[in-house]
Amino acid sequence: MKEAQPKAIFLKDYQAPDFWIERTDLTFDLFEDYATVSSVLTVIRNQEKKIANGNLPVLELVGDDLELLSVEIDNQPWTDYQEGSGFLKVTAPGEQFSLKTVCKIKPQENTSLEGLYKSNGMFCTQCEAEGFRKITYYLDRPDVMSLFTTKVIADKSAYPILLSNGNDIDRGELENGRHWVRWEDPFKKPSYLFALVAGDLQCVEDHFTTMSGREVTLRIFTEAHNIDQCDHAMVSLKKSMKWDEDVYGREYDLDIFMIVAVDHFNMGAMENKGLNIFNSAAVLASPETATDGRFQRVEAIVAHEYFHNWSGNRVTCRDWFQLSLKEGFTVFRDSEFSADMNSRGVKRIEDVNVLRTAQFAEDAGPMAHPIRPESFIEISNFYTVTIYEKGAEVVRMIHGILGAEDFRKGSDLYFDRHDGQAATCEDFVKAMEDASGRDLGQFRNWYNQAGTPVLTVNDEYNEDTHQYQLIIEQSCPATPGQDKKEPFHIPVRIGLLDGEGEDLPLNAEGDTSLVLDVKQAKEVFTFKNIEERPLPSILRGFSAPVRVAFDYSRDDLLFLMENDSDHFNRWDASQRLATSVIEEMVAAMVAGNDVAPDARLITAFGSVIHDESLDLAVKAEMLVLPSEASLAQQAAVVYPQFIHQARQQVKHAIAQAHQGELEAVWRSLSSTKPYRPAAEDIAERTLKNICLGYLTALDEKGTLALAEQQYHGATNMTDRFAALSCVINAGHQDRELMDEVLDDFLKRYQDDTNVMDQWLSVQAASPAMGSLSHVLSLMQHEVFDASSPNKLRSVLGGFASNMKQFHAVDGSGYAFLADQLLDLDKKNPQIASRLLTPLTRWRKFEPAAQERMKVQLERIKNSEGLSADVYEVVNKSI
Ligand code: B3K
Ligand code: ZN
Repeated sequence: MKEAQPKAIFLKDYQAPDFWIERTDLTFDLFEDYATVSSVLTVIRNQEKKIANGNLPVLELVGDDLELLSVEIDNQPWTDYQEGSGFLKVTAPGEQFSLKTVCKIKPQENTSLEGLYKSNGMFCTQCEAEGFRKITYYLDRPDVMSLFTTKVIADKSAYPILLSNGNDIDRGELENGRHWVRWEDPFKKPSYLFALVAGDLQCVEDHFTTMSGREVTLRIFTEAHNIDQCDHAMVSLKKSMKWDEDVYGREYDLDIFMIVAVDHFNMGAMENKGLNIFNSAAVLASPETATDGRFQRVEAIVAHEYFHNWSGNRVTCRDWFQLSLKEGFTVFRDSEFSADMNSRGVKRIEDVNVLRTAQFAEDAGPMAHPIRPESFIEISNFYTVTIYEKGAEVVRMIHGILGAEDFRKGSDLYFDRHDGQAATCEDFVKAMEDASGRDLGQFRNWYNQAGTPVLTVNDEYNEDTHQYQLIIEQSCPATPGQDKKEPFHIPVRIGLLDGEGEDLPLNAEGDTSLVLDVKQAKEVFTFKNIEERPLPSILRGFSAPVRVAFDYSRDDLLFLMENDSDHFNRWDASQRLATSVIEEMVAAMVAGNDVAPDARLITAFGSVIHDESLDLAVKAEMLVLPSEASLAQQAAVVYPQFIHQARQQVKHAIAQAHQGELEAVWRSLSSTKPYRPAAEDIAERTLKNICLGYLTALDEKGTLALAEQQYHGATNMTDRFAALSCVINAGHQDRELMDEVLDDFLKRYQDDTNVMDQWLSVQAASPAMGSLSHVLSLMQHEVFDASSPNKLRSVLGGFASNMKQFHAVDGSGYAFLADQLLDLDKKNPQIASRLLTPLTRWRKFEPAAQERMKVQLERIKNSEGLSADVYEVVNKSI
């Protein structure tokens, strides 16, 4: 018999639970081949729910893969229960009682990395969203908030460190070399915030004095060999704590804050109360082992998880449909933090790049969903760029509409009103409205409707009346289950440039940049006393997550690139120009022709290199061509091979035209000064390495020598890895040199698993090297570990991003990915489901590629025993 198909659950069906759990007292006895979990729950009926016919409801707990050893109620053995697949139904003896269950679990065999599992010999947990049910029977839902105590018992020599949430209140020794520690968390929390760690770990310790003068102990735990890579995370943590006090008035609430680094982890990190667990790649960093990108990622993720202490933990989510309540808000918070700590301009560009590349693609694909979804089959599939990044953009728009001061009043009200509660997105918007007096009625459509709105903008200038009009029409493409959309409230920041490139005053007050509140399907905005026909700069700072269609000529874009006072739009003009040139070349290739890149683009990039007035960080961003993924996202039909080819040609043409200047900049920025992850230094390294990227795109042996020189002379990982990557991706393929630097890199860093991830991914993603056979050999390499999500992401994710090799015309790349997924789905469904994403985008591709992708999707869909994760994605995709 076929197993029952996974079912969708709906937001509209939400009901409060029949019971609350006031206290949760847990005891973990950890052994090498199993663990027992004893759970004592103080259960009380939810008095707000009426009892039908005078019968008490049955207490229905959920559990996964548990072996139930015993059940007691009020300290007496209890037999009036029913255990079934995924549930334990207990007949309640009264309005309030204590329920004790003892379960046996096998953390050593848990490959899903959800619940309690082992990573490099240590025990650790991941409970969000529904992992706690793999630990014990429970009301595993975020609106059930409980006070937890946790006693952890284990062998003392193998697991000297025993951690859980809150404060360590008691400890002791047992016979047989075992020991125990009891932890108590004074704050109520849902089960998804529970955490436990047991291992042989070392820690670095520091302190933070909060705004009210309380001393908090900060500890970061890792395996001994990584202990010297924790300083940056510690500095980032202290900065985050201070920033949250300064900007949001939020103070940390426990006496201790701990971070533990683990190698096997499904995502970046987890905000468990007082005991954050991190993917080691998101916490460890030293100049020798981490690139600038990793330094910044560590800072951002440490901040993100710390900020969750308020936006997520003190105020949590009522149900998982509200996920963006904590994630969107917290991403907005960490993004502003990073902007304050580093270059605000660059941070905005990076965020928008992610949004436009990954989120717009999701919004245009089969898994499109609003930031508050209406239904899901498997919640793990909804930790998406839509919930996180678009969710953050929605909060950013509220911030823009209210202004910083009222937004702060709104967040204060939200935290005060809902402290200790499980809240909804509606509660958040309401607090913002109540505190500011602004009406966010229509704005709520951002929470209900999926899809990326398109603003089609036309303009008219009347030379007689000196009036200029912007005619803005909004529309939003249909998305699954939502054919028709109501108009959004879209804040559109604009400016108007005169013929000299100066901003024109837009109103009587003389403002040169204004936000237009676009609310209807079509609106006309009129500007008076405009002496000449201006050029509009639309959606400055990317004031809303929308696409703008305005008929800019290439000369208009060149003008904006040089003159726009809004640096974001200046960058955006460079990207639009490059995209339009590459698209033109791809179209020619499709028609069987060849076309050289528009010379204006090549000249414009040259001007950027020369422009002394540009901030180095912005200059670097402007010199980066749109990524292949972003070009694919914007293309009406994706021709992967041509996109790759056309982009390479443009890169080559820029390098050829400006070789001398590029080399001069590279030389002027090459330095051996001590590494600092500071914004100015990062900008210098980024620009230098972009120049090296251009130079090595030339099909000349000569420029490779520069990369080789930088590789060997590098004093930090940023420069060394950039040089390695240039050698691998160079226009002149020098196999010998490639092997030599790859071997050297392997020898230097083989003991650092996170560096090895980069070694793997640079090869898998390389058009020259990442052939299927090479990818298969990487998976046989001793540094590869099939149970590590980081390794799988590096190799399979790297390969799937490889336009040339993954999309090989014989379909072998697609078949390989499908094979890997089907195998992985039995072990780690979350990662399998994630890796499926590239195939779900099949509708965007040229017809022959579509067919080849579809064959593999059908094969996956028809496979027996799919996880709910993969089942949902594959069935929605085809
Ligand atoms: N809240 C966690 C994500 C959990 C994902 C579970 N599948 C990390 C974060 O967003 O901070
Ligand atoms: Zn988060």
